[in-house]
Amino acid sequence: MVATTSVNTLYNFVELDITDLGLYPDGIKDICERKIDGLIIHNFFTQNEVSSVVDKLTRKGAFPDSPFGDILIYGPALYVSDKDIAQYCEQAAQFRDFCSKLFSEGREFETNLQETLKVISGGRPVEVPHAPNGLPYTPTTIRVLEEEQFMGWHFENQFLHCTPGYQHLLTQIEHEDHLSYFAMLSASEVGGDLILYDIEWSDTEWPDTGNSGRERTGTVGGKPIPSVMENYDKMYLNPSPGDLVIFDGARILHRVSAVEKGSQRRISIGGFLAFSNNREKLYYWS
Ligand SMILES: O=C(O)CCC(=O)C(=O)O
Ligand SMILES: [Fe+2]
Repeated sequence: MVATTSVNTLYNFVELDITDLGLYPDGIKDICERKIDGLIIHNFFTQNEVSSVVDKLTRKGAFPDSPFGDILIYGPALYVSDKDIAQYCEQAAQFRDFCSKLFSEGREFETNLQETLKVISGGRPVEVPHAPNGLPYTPTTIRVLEEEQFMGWHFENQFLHCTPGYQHLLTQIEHEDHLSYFAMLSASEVGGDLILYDIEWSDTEWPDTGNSGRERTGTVGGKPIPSVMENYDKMYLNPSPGDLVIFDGARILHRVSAVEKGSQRRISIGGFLAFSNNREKLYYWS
């Protein structure tokens, strides 16, 4: 029996069931070192667990004065935080409470994430970082895309290297690579694909490192990224509810395409992963 499948079109993703994850005890390191580009892990959550969460996410429309515009995001995101992350940490505490109620019917999100990551962390402890004030970062955020909504192009490295909220985290983690993770809670029938492009962070130029990550001022070969990106090869991923995807989002240009009109909304829960200094721990945050 073949336990895992290698999805090798543009990038090399390994697709497997959560029960086979033990085959990749160094999965995170393998992605950081480009042995593979990502993992698609089926049955991270069961269909029952996913449904009970989605049934509770009934809010329509973004929160008032949201930094994410019209997009409904639950939980604070470090990439839109100020350099002083005290407020981000307060919001993280509130979101943790919300999240534990949300997942109360099945396994708790953070526990499931930690246990899963422990299998592929090379034996390292898996933890959320703590701010200088001693408070924890948020483990994750929930992203809802209604019909015609999308997530614009980006590299996670934009946030690491070009936004003020990441300054403390930069002292805690290895800078070479950090990864994206997300679990699908609800998939749209048409659209809402994760699209990866054949453009890497090292191919791009970032003229200033203040807020240019958020403002997306990057160029490739001197040309603005959005003016040329559609000429490059692409790879489409459309994970199913319950899947966990981990990939090299820091180095690979990606976006999420618009949810087509008439399709159900796309809901994902996710964040980022990186080794601590000297690779002693694996950190997750959002
Ligand atoms: O689907 C999501 O929640 C986020 C996609 C993405 O940009 C990422 O995982 O880095
Ligand atoms: Fe991303």
